Amino acid sequence: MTTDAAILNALRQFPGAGVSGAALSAQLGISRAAIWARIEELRRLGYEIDASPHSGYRLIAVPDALHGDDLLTRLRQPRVVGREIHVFRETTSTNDVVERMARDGLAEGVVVFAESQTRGRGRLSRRWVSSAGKGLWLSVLLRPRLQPLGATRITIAAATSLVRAVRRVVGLETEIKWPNDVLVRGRKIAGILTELAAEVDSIKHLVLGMGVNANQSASDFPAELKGLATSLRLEAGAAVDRPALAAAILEELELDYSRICDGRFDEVAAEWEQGCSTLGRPVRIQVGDRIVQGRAEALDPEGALLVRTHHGNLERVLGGDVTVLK
Ligand code: BT5
Repeated sequence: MTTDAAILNALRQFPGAGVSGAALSAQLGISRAAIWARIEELRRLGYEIDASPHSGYRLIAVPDALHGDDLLTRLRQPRVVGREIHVFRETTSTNDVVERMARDGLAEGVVVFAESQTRGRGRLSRRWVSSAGKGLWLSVLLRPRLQPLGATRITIAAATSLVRAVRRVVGLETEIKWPNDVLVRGRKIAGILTELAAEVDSIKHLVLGMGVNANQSASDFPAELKGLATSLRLEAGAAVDRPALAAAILEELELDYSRICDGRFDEVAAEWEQGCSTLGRPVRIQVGDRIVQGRAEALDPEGALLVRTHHGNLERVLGGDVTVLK
């Protein structure tokens, strides 16, 4: 843990009472002057920290900005997801950054956020609109021991994690649209992009990208997304605490990833089926050049969607663009 993270951690533990400079100095093993210098730096980053001779340092408010150390202190002992967190002001795509880290041999669990992406992307190189400072644009490096086809399980886990995190922090119920969208009242608030490098029979590494619209107002979305996209702020009617939501997403993902690694994907799938608005509905799915049409029945153990076609056959679909038919 860095010094800044340790200071924020200590201040969070005593929100009302405050922590004296002497106590911080003893706890962290650095001088009171060094503590003071770090407090000044945190203030420069937008943290409102009160200092008084009586009560010591008190954390009054945190900025609406992502800060790696701050996020680290909010996580309860991450085993994998969020062991290391980087925040960039701007990047092309967080998936690109994590892909490079993966090739450099970094351990799984590293997370990269960017306040803005110049080339955020969705599936099939579609554009992902990533307004600066308004959303959560992040990617996680994972090295699951799965066959390449099992990567869909990770997308499924990301969706259930997002649903729980949004419920916990924002208090909103969301619906999952197979395979990679999270919606509120039929409009998209989050998308998931799972990219992988694999051998024939095993995944080498996987980059899990998630984009969550948090604090956009209607005018922040370009015309082509009107009616299709929405933000948590627009739906909840209040600004979203992005750092709190970011930490919750990582915690929930840690839970679902460990369920997958422990052979308990069925638990994730059961939860997903509950939250999914695609199941039980007539659907048309574009899979490359092919169209599969029928009723979405269930997930299979790999995370693929089972569709009952009009001929009565059960088709197994691993990915594609779903339109739910009326
Ligand atoms: C997705 O693709 O939904 C996956 C989006 C993943 C974005 C994250 S952000 C962090 C990481 N780094 C990246 O570069 N990407 C990931 P897809 O299902 O193909 O949907 C793309 C479509 O969603 C676009 O064609 C638009 O119609 C729509 N769209 C674009 N930006 C949006 C936004 N901000 N909110 C809602 N919909 C959007």
